[in-house]
Amino acid sequence: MSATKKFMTLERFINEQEQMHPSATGAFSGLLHDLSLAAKLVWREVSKAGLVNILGITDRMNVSGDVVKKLDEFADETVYKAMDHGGHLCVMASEENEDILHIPDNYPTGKYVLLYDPLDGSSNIDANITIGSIFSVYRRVTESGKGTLEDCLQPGSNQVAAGYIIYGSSTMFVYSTGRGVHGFTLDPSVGEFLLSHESITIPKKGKIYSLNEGNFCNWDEGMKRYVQYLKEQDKATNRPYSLRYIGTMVGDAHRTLLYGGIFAYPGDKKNPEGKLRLMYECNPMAFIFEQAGGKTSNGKQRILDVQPTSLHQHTPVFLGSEEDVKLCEEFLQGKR
Ligand code: P6P
Repeated sequence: MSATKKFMTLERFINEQEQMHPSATGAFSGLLHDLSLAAKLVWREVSKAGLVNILGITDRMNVSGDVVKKLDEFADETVYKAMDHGGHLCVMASEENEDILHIPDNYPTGKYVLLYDPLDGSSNIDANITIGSIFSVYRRVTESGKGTLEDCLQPGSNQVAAGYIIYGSSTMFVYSTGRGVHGFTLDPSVGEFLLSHESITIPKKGKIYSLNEGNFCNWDEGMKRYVQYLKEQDKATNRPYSLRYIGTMVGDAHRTLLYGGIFAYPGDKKNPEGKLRLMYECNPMAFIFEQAGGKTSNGKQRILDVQPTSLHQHTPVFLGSEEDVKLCEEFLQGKR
């Protein structure tokens, strides 16, 4: 028999991980199982988006001022409805909703908190470019009853799980519960996520940089000098780097995680805090990258150490290979 990868479904993997924790009640596993179902329900619509004419612009604007497309709304409602009755959560918060999302009164509440970006990169939907969903799980900090804003506004270092679903050439569920990063590829013929990338580890150094150079003129000097440095010819330091940018964080981050290098959305003169959201995009991705041996920063400190003050606050973000993010910080802090 040829050596083949073990046939491991996401469901079995979650259950086997739970067995490593004798005190586990099964609530955390139940939450992850529910998230896996939500991912399949969103995938089902995303995969036929161009066929059932659910594309198009609604008149609804989300709190960040982006025009919300119908698929955004569907994904947002789908995740909420898949997660609201499992009894594992005391509160949720979505990038598409200004306020926290309570668990309906007729459903039981649990000890976890879910924050999610239901459909990241939605401006790319009509062009059939990779999009994704992102999630973060925390333990509640309040004692009991309905979850509160305090339960949602925790530093990323408090996450007990984080991950994303990438709807690309294939659909993958990538997540970590603090024991490494693992990727599962959806086999549509059986409707199962199968283990395809066990223990993902990011290279210590890459040669790809991923950012929107269209903002170059608004960057501060250190950022400009860093990107210029990456473009100079120097074989000894593997330069010039290549630029790869999809314009969907999940896609650009996933490629950076697997191939190495750096993904960045810096602050600039127009938006000092950058464009990406701390709670819904940067904290979950930072958890994943650090679990894979990478490094994260807001230019000054570790993303996961930032104490949030509002649900939809933005942050400059630098994610990637340890050596690449370290070098970028040296330029940003005027040390190079
Ligand atoms: P820009 C998508 O709209 C998003 O929120 C992220 O997924 C992505 O990384 C970023 O914005 C792209 O922004 O300004 O380069 O188009």
